[in-house]
Amino acid sequence: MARRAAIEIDAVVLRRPGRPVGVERVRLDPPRADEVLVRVAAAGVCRSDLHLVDGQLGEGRWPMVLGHEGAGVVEAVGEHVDGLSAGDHVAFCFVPSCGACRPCRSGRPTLCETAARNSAAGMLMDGTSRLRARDGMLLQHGLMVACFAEYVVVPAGGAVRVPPSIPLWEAALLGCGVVTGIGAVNRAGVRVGDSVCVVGCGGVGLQVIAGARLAGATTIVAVDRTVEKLELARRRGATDAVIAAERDVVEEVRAIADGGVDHAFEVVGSAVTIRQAWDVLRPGGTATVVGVTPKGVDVVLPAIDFLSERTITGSYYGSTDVRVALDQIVQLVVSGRLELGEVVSDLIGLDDVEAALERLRSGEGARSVIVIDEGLARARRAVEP
Ligand code: PAD
Ligand code: ZN
Repeated sequence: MARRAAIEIDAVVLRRPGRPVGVERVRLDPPRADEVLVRVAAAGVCRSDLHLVDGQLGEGRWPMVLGHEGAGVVEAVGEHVDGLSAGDHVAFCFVPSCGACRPCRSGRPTLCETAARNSAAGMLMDGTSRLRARDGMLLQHGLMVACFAEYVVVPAGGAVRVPPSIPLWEAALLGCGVVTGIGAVNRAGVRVGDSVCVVGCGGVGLQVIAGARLAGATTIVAVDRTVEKLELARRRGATDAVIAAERDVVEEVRAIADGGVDHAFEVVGSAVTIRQAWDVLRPGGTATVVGVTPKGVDVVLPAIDFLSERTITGSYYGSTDVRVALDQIVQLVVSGRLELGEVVSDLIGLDDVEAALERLRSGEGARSVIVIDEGLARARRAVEP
């Protein structure tokens, strides 16, 4: 049964771009039909949150409770919710597909039109919000999740059950970084023996590398601006590393990969790195853009290159049925073939989100995970010395 009363919770609110984000007491209404109330254990800070905070994804996306990558424990379910009950451990999924629109019916649920429309408006699947500031102002749900908060109300399709054996501070990474990174590798069709280049080895790029290793790629060239990320990249399966400072990245990657790679993944979000992902391809190769660029950015490609039958495409949220993909990924985790926690550089509190965003801006550290409930998350926040 749904809880009847609204609750007051701590949540990280983006009031408007250009201002630091901060924790506020906000009101969360109970779940309606087809929705669930989840107590949040932990949440990852992704560069897509930074894009929202910096106002790069368009006008009108504030005030908003931030956060789209996280995990927690179901507290209550609304009417008509099957398959989830109080006490279940869940990871959040930020595209709960409607199942009825054309992309959903044609097997492309991450392109769900209903989810895209409501997510851009900061609303849940029925077009409304459960969140209000203390002054009564309506707050948007960040990417339909809003998990930089003690509790969330999400559509039932936005909460995917995970086994309690996976600590929730690690499970928090599943619903964005992991499913996006590994899904992009599947979408690209990386095969045993392929060569791969990953430009950008942050929270998501490190998952692309893990996916490429699992798919059997034999050459995996990691490109990043920082040595720290390249070390992590090697730990996750990169065979070669190229530092992106002042050197000709394209030439170096092509030299390592015997003329060019079969697959390149752009996991930064800039025109320059998208162009690099194109330029490192061998004839017939495919570049997959995962990075989100600010609205209005164009990419220029030499048209003569199309004669060499190269392909460039994008991958949104793993281009897959996220529920099925998460089941498969969980098997990899449980069997010890996919490590989750090693990409986490900082365990922080809700008060530290602005500092974590600043680390993403400067390229410092890898994933920051907000430990919202230490007991549930099975992790302790690092205490500042
Ligand atoms: P991140 O900041 O953790 O990682 C970006 C990495 O790129 C960092 O390690 C940087 O050092 C590195 N970098 C920056 N500039 C360069 C450069 N010129 N050359 C090489 N490396 C560079 O971000 P993230 O991993 O959380 O997210 C990466 C992108 O993916 C970002 O744009 C985010 O919005 C996007 C994303 N897309 C989806 C999707 O569905 N397509 C999902 C989640 C995130
Ligand atoms: Zn994300």
